Amino acid sequence: MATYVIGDVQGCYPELMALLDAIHFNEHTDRLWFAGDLINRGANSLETLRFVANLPNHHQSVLGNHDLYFLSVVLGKITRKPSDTLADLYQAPDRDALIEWLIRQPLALYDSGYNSLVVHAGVAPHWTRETTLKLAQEASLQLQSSLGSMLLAHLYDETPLTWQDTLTGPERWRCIINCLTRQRIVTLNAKMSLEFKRGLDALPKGYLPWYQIVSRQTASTRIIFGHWAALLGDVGGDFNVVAVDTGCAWGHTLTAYRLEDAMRFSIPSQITIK
Ligand SMILES: [Mn+2]
Repeated sequence: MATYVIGDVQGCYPELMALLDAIHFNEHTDRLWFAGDLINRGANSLETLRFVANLPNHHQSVLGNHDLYFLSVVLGKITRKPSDTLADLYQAPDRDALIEWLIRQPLALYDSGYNSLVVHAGVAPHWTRETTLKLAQEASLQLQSSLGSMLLAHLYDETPLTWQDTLTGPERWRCIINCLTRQRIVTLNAKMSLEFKRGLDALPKGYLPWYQIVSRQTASTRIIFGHWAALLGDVGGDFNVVAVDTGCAWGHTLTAYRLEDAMRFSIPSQITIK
């Protein structure tokens, strides 16, 4: 049995099938953990979500910001962005079952044997591994509760941008979710930017990638994350983190990372970006 962490598929279904062929994936003996953003931007979100949701239960995805966007439209009733590529998903006959599966996916996954944590975007510097898992679980339970729709309706209020243990209620859960699913860079005081998307050569003054904060309490745990396509899998040094979003939806590659031996497998995107 092998565990593969697969980077942001974003509706790139043919590439996902090609990648699973390349790793000789066996759905009974292997385990897939997706780093989130299964859907949106690419052309085949419905096929992608349907495929992953119908795998046996030991395959899971962490939630990414695009997955949460879809849930915010269908459950939180936020206005749909005209630029999303989810039209067939909104209309799908099995939509409700797919929503039900998606909202039950966690915000963090952890393998104790390989001391490896999977999140979509990042963690707050002062969270330990145990705190990260506890807070992820707390926010997931809120999303799945009767308050979930209200929380999804207000995910884009964005504040607070800095985690504090004293946060309570919707602000607390929103901050947990934004840390785990949207951040790329933070100040030395751990204030997140939710806007910056560019590469390491374009960091704004006063900001560092979340994983480069020296005091980060998760430094001894291998963290595998997606979300930051501009890195193209290169985190710029030895930080005990692995970037698996290699920009398939942007015309680059789709990547799987094998926990057991740290091997990477990549398939070229079939998308041509003009
Ligand atoms: Mn993302």
